[in-house]
Amino acid sequence: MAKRLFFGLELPASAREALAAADPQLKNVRWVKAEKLHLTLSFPGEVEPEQEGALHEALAAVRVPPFFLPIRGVGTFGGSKPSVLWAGVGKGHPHLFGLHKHLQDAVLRAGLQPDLRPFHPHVTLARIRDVSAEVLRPFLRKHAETEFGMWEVQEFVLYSSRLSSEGSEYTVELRCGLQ
Ligand code: 2AM
Repeated sequence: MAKRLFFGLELPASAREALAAADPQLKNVRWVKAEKLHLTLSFPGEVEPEQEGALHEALAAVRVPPFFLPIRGVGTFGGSKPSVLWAGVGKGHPHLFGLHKHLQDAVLRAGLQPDLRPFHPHVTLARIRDVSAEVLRPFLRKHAETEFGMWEVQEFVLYSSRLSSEGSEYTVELRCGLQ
């Protein structure tokens, strides 16, 4: 059976707790549960079992050394009609962009189609519906420079995502150490 796959970084518990605690508890701002917070690196999407094997093999060529990454600042996607509230990674470490590129290449080598939109590294904090940018402004100001955590990224994770009545459920399929 096909799986919905994506590559991501698992955040350290301390950063997840800090991000969960920042919830301003605004109406129609649905905060992501602490255990589900992650940073998506590449999204191949629906993958058949035989392609999943090819994807695992293609990962052998992913060579990026460990690097330190902050979780810092917040922002929104969606302009005047925000749909997603996110935490950023400061300027973003060059190795983070390197890892994204290596994973996109691995997805292509496995014969799959990666999401080709520009990479805006972020941790989705909340999904938003019918909330004006103005209502979010105090939160955005308060946390413009907040550092929620800093850690050494030593691995990336292949997750599968399954929709359930509780929303998306993520399962770790594979952990790959950086080298
Ligand atoms: P998001 O955090 O910005 O919502 C699992 O669904 C992860 O894959 C989520 O982190 C989500 O990003 C990302 N994702 C879902 N659909 C996607 C798509 N079509 N292209 C790229 N990333 C996607």
